[in-house]
Amino acid sequence: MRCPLEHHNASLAQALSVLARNSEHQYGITKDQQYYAKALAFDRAAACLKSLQQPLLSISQLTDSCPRYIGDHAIRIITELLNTGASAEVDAVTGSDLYQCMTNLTAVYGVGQALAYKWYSCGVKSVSDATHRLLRHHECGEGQQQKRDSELVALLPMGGGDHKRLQTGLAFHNDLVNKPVALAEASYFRDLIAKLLLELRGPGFTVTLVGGFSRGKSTGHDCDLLITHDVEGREAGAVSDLARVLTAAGMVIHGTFEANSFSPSVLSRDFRVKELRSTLDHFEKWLGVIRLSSKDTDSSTVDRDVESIMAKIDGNGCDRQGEGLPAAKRRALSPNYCAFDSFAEAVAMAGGEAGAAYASRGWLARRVDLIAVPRSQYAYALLGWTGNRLFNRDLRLFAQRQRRMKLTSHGLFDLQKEASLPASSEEEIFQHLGLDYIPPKFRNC
Ligand code: DGT
Ligand code: MG
Repeated sequence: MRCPLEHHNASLAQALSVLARNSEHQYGITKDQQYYAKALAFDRAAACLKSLQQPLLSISQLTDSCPRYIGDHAIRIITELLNTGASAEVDAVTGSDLYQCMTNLTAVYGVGQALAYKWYSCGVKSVSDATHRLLRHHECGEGQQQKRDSELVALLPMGGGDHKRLQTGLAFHNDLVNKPVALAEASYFRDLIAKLLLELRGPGFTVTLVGGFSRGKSTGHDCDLLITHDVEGREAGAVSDLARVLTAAGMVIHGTFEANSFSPSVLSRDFRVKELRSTLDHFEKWLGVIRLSSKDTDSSTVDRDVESIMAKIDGNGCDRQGEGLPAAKRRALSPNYCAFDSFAEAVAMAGGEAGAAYASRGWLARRVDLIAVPRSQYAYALLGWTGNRLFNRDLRLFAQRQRRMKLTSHGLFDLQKEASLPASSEEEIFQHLGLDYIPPKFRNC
């Protein structure tokens, strides 16, 4: 199925997406697998609509072109929309308090379905309401336990690290959700990272902008960068060094580092079906929120900006011999970092509860993902990180069910031949799967 970004059935697909997201919320709340399956079915039906080369006029156009993909429920909704121009079920969902709250709250970086529902159950109606309540809660202070009523305590997620991520997501919500990352900004950041790697570790690195931008989107919710090196193994440590350098340059608001957890069993028959559902992989990666200045959309300033970043590092004795950061510097800086101590400080940094006007602050908070990939796994990582999510899920299911192969962002394992199938390009992966190549611009399922 080829799904371009711009297609002929936007309003029908949007209606099905509403039902898919609603089922996803229900799955998050109840953990009932039937909602997971429903969400998938509505997303698949929406993808069929996106793949049509003309506007849908009758339901048979759809059932003829994608017979296996359209379920009865989706057919009922589409038929109603075609006949009357509206769907009572879709209207009821979009008008419901639960759907609106869950949609708004799960858009916050660091807030999952379970926490969003917990907040909703406590009467939290909006992101600004959550921010306000958390600020009040924090103002109570550690020593005034008795003042914390149970409702406010319930607002807090479990675990310390998640807590800082959530605080970042709430404090900088206006930047992260209402001001999408533009292609020019993402390209600037890619060039900055490429130049920093050259300075820190010498030549041989490739930095690729992946995710929605590589599928032709002009804006995105984040900037996803895959980093690899011509020599297998030389990519190791690149992401943690970059995180340290960005931190030393004062660009990081919050960042978490995940070490490489790849083992050969990932590329073997020994895998769980659960892994097929998950997009998680085992690469070294850094998930951060950085400040990007308003002028940082012009790649011609990258050389100068890298010089100024390196000057800050050089003050601490970086040798620039292609070895990355010197050991002393590496020890002094952590790739896990948070620029604020309290939620109130984070909100102040953002310019107040509503977030300062962009112009007066001069920078925006931006979500960035840096992923270090060994050259031998690069084609598979590129396929996985290009997405989109539904495309990945269906390609992996196709590999498993139709080809008896296990596809992940690390490789492809043929379960019958008991062998992994190396690939140096995405085209080769499609060949292994016996499929025609689908360019990224048609992976917007
Ligand atoms: P955006 O940023 O709103 O334009 O949307 P995307 O499509 O760039 O989505 P994003 O940034 O969440 O993720 C990029 C793609 O990478 C997405 O299709 C799924 C995949 N992906 C996301 N997180 C992970 C992960 O942890 N591991 C793997 N293998 N893939 C991931
Ligand atoms: Mg993205």
